[in-house]
This record gives sequence, C-alpha cells and structure tokens, in this order.
Amino acid sequence: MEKVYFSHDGAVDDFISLFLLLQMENVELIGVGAIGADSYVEPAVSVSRKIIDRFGHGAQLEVAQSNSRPAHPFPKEWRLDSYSENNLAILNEQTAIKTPLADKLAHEDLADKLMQSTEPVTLVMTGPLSDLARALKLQPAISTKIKRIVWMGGTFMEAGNVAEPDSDGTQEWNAFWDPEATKIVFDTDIPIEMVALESTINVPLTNSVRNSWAQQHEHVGLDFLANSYAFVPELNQFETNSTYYLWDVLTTCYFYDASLVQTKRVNCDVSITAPSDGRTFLKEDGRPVTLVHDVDNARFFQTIQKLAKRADD
Ligand code: AGV
Ligand code: CA
Repeated sequence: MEKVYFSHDGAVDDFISLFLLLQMENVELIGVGAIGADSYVEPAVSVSRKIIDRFGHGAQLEVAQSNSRPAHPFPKEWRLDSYSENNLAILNEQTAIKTPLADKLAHEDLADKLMQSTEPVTLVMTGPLSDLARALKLQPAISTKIKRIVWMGGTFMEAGNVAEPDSDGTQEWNAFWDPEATKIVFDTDIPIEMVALESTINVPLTNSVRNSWAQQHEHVGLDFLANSYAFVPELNQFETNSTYYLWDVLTTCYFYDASLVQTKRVNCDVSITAPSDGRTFLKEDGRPVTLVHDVDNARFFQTIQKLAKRADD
C-alpha cells in the first residue's frame, strides 16, 4: 500500500483522477485538497466529496478547501466546468453529502496529514503547487515526510499551453498560475516526477476515445467518464488553445503504473520573471527531476478502462 495525498484544482481531468485513485488496489488515500484554480473552489470541493461518496468503496476521507490565490487566473470559460460537473445526475443520487469538509484550509490540512503520517507519503498533484509551497512555509519539517511529488505541470518544449497577453507562451498553465510556488517547491530537495506537456501531447481527447467510453456506458464508471469529458472539446482538425488532453489522468495512471511511460532525468529551474514567469527550463546544474516524456497510448487507455470498470463492484 502506498500512502497518497491528492491535491487537485477541479478541472474535469482532476475529478477523473480522483475517481481513478479511488479504484486503485495498491493506494491508500490519506487526504484530498482542492484549489479553485482551473475551477471555482466550492464546486471543486463539492464534486470531490460526492465522488468519494459515490465511487470511494467506503473510503473514510475528508476534503480540504484551499484559499490559495493566483498570480495569473485561469480563463473563466474553463473554470465554469466545475459547476456543470457538480450537477451530473450520477453525483446527485443522494441529497446529503456524507464525506466531510475538513475544518482546516487545504495547505494546513496537507501539513497536518503529513506530520501525522508515520510513513513517507507520495503527493499526487494535478494543479498549481501553491498549497504545498504554503505548507512547507508553515511546517518545514514536512519535507522529510514526502516520499516524492508526482506533478502534472511544466514543459521543456519551446511552446507551453498558455495563451494570455501577459505571457510569452512558454509556460504550462499549472506552473503559470503561481510561478513563485512552483519555484519554492523546485528549490527543495524533495524528489519530483514531472508529467509535462511532452508526454501529454500523445494523449489528446479524441472522438474515438469518447466513443469507446460511450459504447461501454453500461459500466457506471465509463458512463461517468463519458459524461464528464462531454463538457470539454476534443482534438479535431487542428489544435486550439482549448483542446483537451488527458493531462491529469496520465499523471494519475503513471503514478499507478510507471511502465506506461518513458522517463529521463533532467536538470532544470523555474523562471519567476515576467513575461516568462512560470516557465520551467533546462539548466545544466539545476535541480534534478524525473521527466515523463512519452507514453504508450494504447496501454494508457486500457488502464483507464480497467480501473473505471472497478466502479461496478
Ligand atoms: O495545463 C494542464 C492543466 C491540467 O492540470 N490544466 C488542465 C488539466 O487539469 C490547465 C489547462 C490547460 N489547457 C486547458 C486547461 C484547457 N484547454 N482547458 C482547461 N484547462
Ligand atoms: Ca488540473
């Protein structure tokens, strides 16, 4: 059993990541924190609690709400999906939510849960690193409790996925939302495994992916996947700024089965200077990270299906 704290930011693939983590046989989730980054924080927390209720196989968990604020906010159009997700029928079979809201803020909850753990904990993070940066400031001793950070964020390619007037286009969004936090975390010596845009570029959402889920929607987990991804646009003729990739789901599945991907060691740093603030870049004597740069597309989608079908039991 691997102990995991999951910090996410409430986009569609963050929610599916939580759903999949709850189906993994070798994972003990010890906490969940939600940031209103690629979402609004109330629906992000509410959806998380409902997913644990409906798909958690009885897991006794609580969900902590973040009050972290952005340097650069996400586009409202994307953030609104969290409200749609919160209204899905499958998450509203019951009127009262059982999984409690934690009484601490997400960064405090993260610090507490780490300090209480007797074993090292893996942090799976699919949003900005803000709450971890704040937890490290609040309680520096937590760094000894963290086994590794598995993070969706950053890129070492020329182009990132940010298209904003105050950016030079080199950043990945999670790093750009809070560049200072990214830098603080990268300046520690906690092991970082980075699922960057290099690897997620090979797993776009496509119509054939949607259809394979829809055709098996008699399985409640695949129905949930198909309905959740219905809110976001797939890759069609050409890529746009809104085209959806399976960023966070690849991160979660890589954590579950590292043989799905190729990794390499690189040394890097983080810019905190506009207009490239939040850019992760290679640097010869920089901090080492394990970079996921390729993925076996077919085995990845098989893994998602296998895990999703466990929601039937
Ligand atoms: O940069 C990828 C991160 C992932 O954690 N998020 C979405 C995933 O949850 C931001 C993002 C980049 N492009 C987007 C994003 C898009 N087209 N729609 C919504 N979010
Ligand atoms: Ca995310």
